[in-house]
Amino acid sequence: MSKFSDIQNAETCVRKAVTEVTVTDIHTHLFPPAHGNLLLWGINELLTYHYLVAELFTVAPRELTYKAFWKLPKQQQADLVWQQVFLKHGAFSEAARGVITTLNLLGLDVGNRKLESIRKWFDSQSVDEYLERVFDIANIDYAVMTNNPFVAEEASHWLANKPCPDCLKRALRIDPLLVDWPSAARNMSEAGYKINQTPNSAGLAESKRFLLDWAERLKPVYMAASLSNYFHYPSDSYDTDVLDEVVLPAARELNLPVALMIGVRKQVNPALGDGGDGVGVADVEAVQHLCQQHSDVKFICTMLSRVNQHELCVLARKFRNLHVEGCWWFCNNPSIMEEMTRMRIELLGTAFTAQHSDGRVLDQVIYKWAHTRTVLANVLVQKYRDQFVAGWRVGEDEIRRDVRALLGGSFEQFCRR
Ligand code: HDL
Ligand code: ZN
Repeated sequence: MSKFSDIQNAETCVRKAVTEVTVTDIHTHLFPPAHGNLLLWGINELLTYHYLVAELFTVAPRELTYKAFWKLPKQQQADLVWQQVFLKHGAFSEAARGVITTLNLLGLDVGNRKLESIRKWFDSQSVDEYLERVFDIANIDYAVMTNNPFVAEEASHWLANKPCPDCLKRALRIDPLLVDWPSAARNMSEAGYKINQTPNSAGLAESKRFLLDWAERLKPVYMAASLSNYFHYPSDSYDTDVLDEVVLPAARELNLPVALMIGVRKQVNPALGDGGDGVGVADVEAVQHLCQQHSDVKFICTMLSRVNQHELCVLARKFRNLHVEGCWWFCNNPSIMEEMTRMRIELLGTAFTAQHSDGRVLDQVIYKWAHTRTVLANVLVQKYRDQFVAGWRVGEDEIRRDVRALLGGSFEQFCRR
């Protein structure tokens, strides 16, 4: 295929490619529609996203207590967020702007600021068709969910063999095993596995059986855990035993990557619920040790603190069993995403995944990807310009190859390796 000899044409092609290339969303909190209320969608869920609930309390009058807020029906919680955050203060934050982008791309009129008509529109949607529509607008081929078999309600849907559309793939979420053994043990015991309150060797073997059984049931793309900023490996804590005896052997046996999301400072303000977690600088050496000591296991990693990004990126250059992905949660803001993506391209080329949506509410994937595509296009235009100045000429096929690599292609290649 021919190469662009004119940088302007190359840039137009880059912007078009970033807009058009299909995305694979490798980390979300979506569920199959058949799993009922677990799949969140619609205007009330959008407005009560935990990012926005946290923002509400940065501006709400003192009289609004956390307790009073949580007692309200969801629609009234949503009304409060709309009034206090959007109408009184504007849609500046990434989460607030995201609601506006989403509604706009769905073709709704946000200009008149009337929630009632927006609510009416959502009430007339049927979830299966709406899921297809959202994936169409966001241009996603499939999204990877977060499937936690330690949560009884989630497990019951899989045990009942409810249908799951092809556009939703599974990730086997295993946090309780690593961060809360007593609750994991309770869950596994209730499911008929012989587990003790302390992770002894029989219990570890039995919990590996639990994982293998769930992997068989879910056919996951990877196993995953979110870990605090205090996570170390190896360490004297039981999580090292669980990794060594359960998770890593299972990953080896199943040839499944282990995805680690590291750096949450858990429940800094529990009154905020899911919005109460903070961020802490984590120990990147823990990931280094995992990659060094288990070169036959593939690790996918994202870190929450901006401070950790450079060190993690350098580490990914050293280990072919490490894949860096996404600008997670507090890093999913245009300014931070731009600097992270720029740095990652400079250190890793396209051998990483630029973003995941982390969508908790179905509709959110629309804005998460629209905003990501804008940032990515700006970064890539600059990077192709730099290559052009250096004397390298690219063609449309190469540009599309690179964009796809950053939006899911590299991830799939890493999983296949
Ligand atoms: O653990 C995770 O997967 C996180 O993404 C949390 O669910 C968090 O609450 C979140 O939604 N962040 O975006
Ligand atoms: Zn998440």
